[in-house]
Parts: sequence; C-alpha cells; structure tokens
Amino acid sequence: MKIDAVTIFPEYFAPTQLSLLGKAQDKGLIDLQIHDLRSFTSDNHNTVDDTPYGGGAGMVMLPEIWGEALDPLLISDADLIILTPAGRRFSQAMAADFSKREHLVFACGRYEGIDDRVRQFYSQPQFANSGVRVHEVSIGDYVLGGGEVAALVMIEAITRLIPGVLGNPESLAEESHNSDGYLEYPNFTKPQEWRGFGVPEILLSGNHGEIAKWRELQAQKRAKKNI
Ligand code: JAH
Repeated sequence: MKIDAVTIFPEYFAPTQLSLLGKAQDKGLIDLQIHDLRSFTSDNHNTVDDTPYGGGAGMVMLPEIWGEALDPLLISDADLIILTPAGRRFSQAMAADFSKREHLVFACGRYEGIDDRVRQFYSQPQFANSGVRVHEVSIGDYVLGGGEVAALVMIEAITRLIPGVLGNPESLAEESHNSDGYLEYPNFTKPQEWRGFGVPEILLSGNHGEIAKWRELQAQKRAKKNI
C-alpha cells in the first residue's frame, strides 16, 4: 500500500517509523511518504492560509497550495481522506475497507480547515473516472488542533489490517467479533495474586469451552456498562 500525508507539520509523523508500522515499511509492505505543504508555496513568507470569505474567526487554508501538493498524488486510483471534525465517523469497518485500497492520501488541515473547493475539485467526475475517491473523515466528536493526530490514528488502525503487517494473525481473528458490537473481555496474567486481587477461578480451570462462555459474558457486560 502507498500512503501519502500532506501537512505543515511533518514531524507529527515521526511515530510512523516505530513498531509495527516502521517494520512494515522496512519489509516493503507499506510505502509511506510525508509531504511538507509549505514546500508548495511560492511567496517569500510561505503562506498557507488567509482570512475566511464572509468573515468569522480564524484562518482558512489556501486552495492553490493544496492543489499544488495534491495534483501529483491524485493521478490515478487513490482515496483522498480529508480529516475534519465534520466528516464521517471513522470505524473498524472503515479501517477494514481502507486496508484493501492501493493508495491513501491524507490531507491534514490546520486552523479552521481547508477551503472547501479542494474537496469539490477532486470530487469531480474526471477524478472519479480515474479512480479518485474523496472522503471527509472524523475520528471522533471533538476538535483537534489539526488533522495530523487523526491521520496517525487512521494509519495505525488501517495498516495493522494489511496481511503481513501484524506478526501474529491469531490476535486479529480473535478480535474480529469485536467490531460487531462486543468489547473485549478482561485479561489477566502472572502473578496469580497481586495486591490482594486474584484471577477468576474459571481461567485456571483448563476448561476451554467454559472459559470461552465466561469471556463472552464478561465482554457483553463490559459493552453494556460502557455504552
Ligand atoms: C481541526 C483541521 N475528529 C477528529 C478531528 C479531525 C480533524 C480536526 N479536528 C478533529 C481538524 C482543525 C483543522 C482539522
């Protein structure tokens, strides 16, 4: 999978060199490129924003600069993901869908966001016909300083679903009944007693059928409590 992210803060993406995602790049499973939006400016001050038409608080990111950055990335089959608190809520099902795509392009806005004509422009039929799909996505109902952290969340959730990225595919299979509504069961490891707290007897019984039933019940209780 090819992943591009466009941002005025490339340093936000330093964690992508760590852990699973870092190794997936070493293995050639993922080609991740971070692009500095300011490198596409041509004025002396490297301006990326201006005041909003119609007035109001804050600044809006300039469409020309975004066009210069995105044009070379959106020439064929690609999903353009614009991070915005007004977008469609990101979910495990969306992560699974995106994990099957060839090319993801993350547009990380700052300030009050990106001039809406950027979304409009790349949503036109000539882009759709060349395989470009535009998505406005939100990771949750809160406002961040910009799209970078949201893009990191999405990149992590998506890339760990790509075959070969996760070391142990069993933990993926066990999780799968997780995205259809049930949260996971509580986990325990050594020592068998810690600060006066023991481990549920059933988990020490060796009865795998009963253990599975108990875990399912615990997962349901937990899900209900956390609604
Ligand atoms: C904030 C551009 N749902 C998370 C999220 C995603 C993006 C933004 N905020 C929250 C954001 C400012 C400018 C994007």
